[in-house]
Amino acid sequence: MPRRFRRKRVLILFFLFIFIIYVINQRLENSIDDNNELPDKNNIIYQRLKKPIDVENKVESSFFDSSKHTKIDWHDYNAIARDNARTGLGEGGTGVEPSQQERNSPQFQKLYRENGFHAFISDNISLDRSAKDIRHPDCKNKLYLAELPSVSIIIPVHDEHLTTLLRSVHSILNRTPEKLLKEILLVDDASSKDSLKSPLDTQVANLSKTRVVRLKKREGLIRARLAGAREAKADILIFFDSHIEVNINWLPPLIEPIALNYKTSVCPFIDIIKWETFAYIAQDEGARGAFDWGMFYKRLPLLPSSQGNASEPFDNPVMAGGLFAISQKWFWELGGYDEGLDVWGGEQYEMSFKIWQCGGRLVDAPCSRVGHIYRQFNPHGGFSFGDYLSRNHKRVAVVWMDEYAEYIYKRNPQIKNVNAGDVTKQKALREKLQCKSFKWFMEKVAFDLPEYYPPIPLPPFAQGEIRSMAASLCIDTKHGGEQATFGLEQCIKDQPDKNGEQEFELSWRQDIRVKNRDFCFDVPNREKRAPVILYKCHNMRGNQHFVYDVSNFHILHVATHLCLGCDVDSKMIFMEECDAERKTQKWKFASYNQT
Ligand code: UD2
Ligand code: MN
Repeated sequence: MPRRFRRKRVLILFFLFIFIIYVINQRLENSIDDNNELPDKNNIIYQRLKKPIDVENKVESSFFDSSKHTKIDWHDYNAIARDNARTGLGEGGTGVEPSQQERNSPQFQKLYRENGFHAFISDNISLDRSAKDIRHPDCKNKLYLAELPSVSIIIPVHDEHLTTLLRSVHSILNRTPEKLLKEILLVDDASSKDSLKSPLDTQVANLSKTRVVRLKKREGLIRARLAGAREAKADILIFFDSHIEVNINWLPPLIEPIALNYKTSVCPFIDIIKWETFAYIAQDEGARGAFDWGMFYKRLPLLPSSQGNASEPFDNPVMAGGLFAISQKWFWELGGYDEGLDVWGGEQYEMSFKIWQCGGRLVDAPCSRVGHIYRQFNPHGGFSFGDYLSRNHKRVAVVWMDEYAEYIYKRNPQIKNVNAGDVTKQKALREKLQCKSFKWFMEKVAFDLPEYYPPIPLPPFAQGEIRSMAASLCIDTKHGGEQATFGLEQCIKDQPDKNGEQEFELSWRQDIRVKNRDFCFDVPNREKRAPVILYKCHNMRGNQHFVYDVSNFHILHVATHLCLGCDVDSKMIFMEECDAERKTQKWKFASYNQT
């Protein structure tokens, strides 16, 4: 064969070889894409685990020094991987059910009495248990400023259970970027429990970055926090309770708004660590904080502007109190807390009102989540301080609430009569900072609060029995508990010796309440013939929102646009498509208010 041809053949073979390699490669890639077992291509976490943090972004604002506005992914993927590898009791925020034998043990019951939660369960769960990442999916892709200030975490402690306190500190140490955490200050408010006192000196004080500040006598959580703040060295103060667990990447979203504006104070979403089992669950999908005129902390639904922005901070009129971040500078400009507040309570209002009225802003950061054990009861006493709660509320009302204080006094004369002590210092501060009026706060910040919690209680729209117009039968909730379903019964009015529960109120809140019980009609889903159940009234309308359509005698569920219907034979009630012709959808209350 001539040389020329041989060279040509080699060349052809070579290109053929390249082509075959290309085809095989293509097929392999396609088969990877087709393989359902592999993580989704859009699964950012998976991609980032393979390819750690290289995502950088510039904020499109020339207002700030742009060098300071590089944003990065703050997730600690090593810590997440470590968490995911853990197995055992309570891991991943799962709950632990005590056995009957454990429940009956004297130790189990003693720990409950001392704490108001099942501390026995806490002792069986690792101090380093892994978190349950229940953040909105958008939070997993959020970037935050690369340069963030460091934080001092301040935790008041009075006779807390050791393992829950330790788990709070461990969770912080495990899930907080090392360079941002300056210190954890545990302020011991004169604890008397031996099971806590000596470990505080040894075990706790030896934890990294953790320091114990001792108070000589019981001061209450407010002055304890102040004592901690005076010791704190970082630019940002974070206040926590001593029975919390921080969740994944909790810190950057909590402090970025402060880095952008030192007068912004930020609360995390507070999740629930169930007192019975230590299961970690969400409280809800977020809400704004508020109060009623008896000075109880309440929540308002999110505003429509939050829809579609599930990972963005939103304005919050009132903080829950226990968990928030604020810059040192702003905290002290506001005079810290009022030192006259004793033991527990009221300080959440003082801090929220003054942040807003004196020119700051309070926001909730949905991507920052911290779990908290809500106790069943207050185990700390503090009774030697007298009626400290009324006194605290009076101080806040007198200093910050102007003419609106009258509503508080009307609702609770005890607050009116109590002696609040000297508030000259607080009033002088309000004067000096030229803080705005409470009217301004009510009109601009908590503008829809009176809609949910009117200063003067309003009468219900309708009340008494709810009688079907298709038969002489009435709705009867039969003293059922949470989640109970119910239906129709003979009306008590027609047969007075009959047992049952047939008195209701279509309240001004637009929910249907069982008279004298805090239970409401609730439509949990919109399936065909959706059931109506009893649920604790949440005052936020939503799935408890009903109106009465006078022209059709309909009881209309607002969120689903369904009407209350019934089946006379089976005596069942349910929600169904509204139909003005159908008699089984027509209802009458015993009486109506004309206003
Ligand atoms: C809520 C707040 C709490 C505080 C309180 C009103 C949340 C999650 N918790 O009640 O932080 O704002 O409302 O004041 O929002 N403590 C002391 N000395 C005392 C009493 C308590 O140091 O005399 C400590 C206690 O150990 C705990 C913290 O203060 O770490 C808060 O007390 P709590 O857990 O009993 O309050 P909580 O969650 O019912
Ligand atoms: Mn607490």
